[in-house]
Amino acid sequence: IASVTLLSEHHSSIKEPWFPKHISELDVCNHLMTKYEPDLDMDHPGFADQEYRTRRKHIADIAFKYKYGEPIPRVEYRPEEIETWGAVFQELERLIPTHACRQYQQVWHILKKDCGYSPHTIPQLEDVSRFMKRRTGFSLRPAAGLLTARDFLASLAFRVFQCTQYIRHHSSPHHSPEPDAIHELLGHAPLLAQPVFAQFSQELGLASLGASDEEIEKFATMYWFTVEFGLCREGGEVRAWGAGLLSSFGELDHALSNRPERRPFDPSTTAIQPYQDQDYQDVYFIAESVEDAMEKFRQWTFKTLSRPYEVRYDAYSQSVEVLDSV
Ligand code: TIH
Ligand code: FE2
Repeated sequence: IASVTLLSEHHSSIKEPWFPKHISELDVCNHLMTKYEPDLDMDHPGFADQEYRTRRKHIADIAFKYKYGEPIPRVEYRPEEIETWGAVFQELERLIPTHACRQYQQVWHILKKDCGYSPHTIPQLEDVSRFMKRRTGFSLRPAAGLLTARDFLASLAFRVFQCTQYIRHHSSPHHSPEPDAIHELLGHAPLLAQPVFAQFSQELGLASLGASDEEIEKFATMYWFTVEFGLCREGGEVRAWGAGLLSSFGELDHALSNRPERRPFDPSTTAIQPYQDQDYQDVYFIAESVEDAMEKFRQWTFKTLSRPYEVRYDAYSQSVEVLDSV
């Protein structure tokens, strides 16, 4: 988004990046990062598969047309897509008891019981969104692919998760270089249905509103090493709480082996750690707990954030209030 808005006369010399004030304005926060589109990237597993690319276009169109307040259109998944889902589901299910954090395991059982999670059907975004909404107030809206960090993080401020709906190419079920519905539904959904994770995600989103490009980069990195690839301690063991790990049985195993480097989570160093999104990570950060990560994150944001105002989310009106700080 290129336009800028002047906040008030007091701030007339400061140009703040525009950000959504009401949840419906997320309709314009859907800018895609084009770098890993199967149409454009020769390394994408679906690049040479014309049928896959057509399918992706069809599902992406749902997201392009979607407007706030509408139910998320259902997708009739094909046998090949369900097979990929089922394969990942079953591999992950073997690892969950030893690799996933406690909070994930708890919701996992509920999702199977109440939300239709099984190896034989891909849950519909609309149904999962309703489930999450009842648990934490988080809802889903369809996204056509990987969004810019600014748009993606802004939606979290409203407890909205921008969610892809297509399925990864069947040739690499163990790991996908980009988000897909398997990643969202098996990785993110269980955690967004847990109050502490929901809170942490929203705070990250709120902190990002109106931030400079440089700060957005730090928040995106922070998001990467916590919500996506975070590890945490649990009774003397290390467990995964990152969605990118919990949706990739290849990487989940890798992250908890002694192959990668593992460092304690510390916002000031974590936020500037370089990362790539094409293959397994070679460094992970271990938080003492999600609560502890959130507390450290708060203190760090308080110290480092440059914006001259505060923001607060009002759940009644589903809008963000801007408070001039004195
Ligand atoms: N690598 C994850 C998976 O295979 O499920 C998906 C992604 C997470 C973050 C970026 S891409
Ligand atoms: Fe993700």
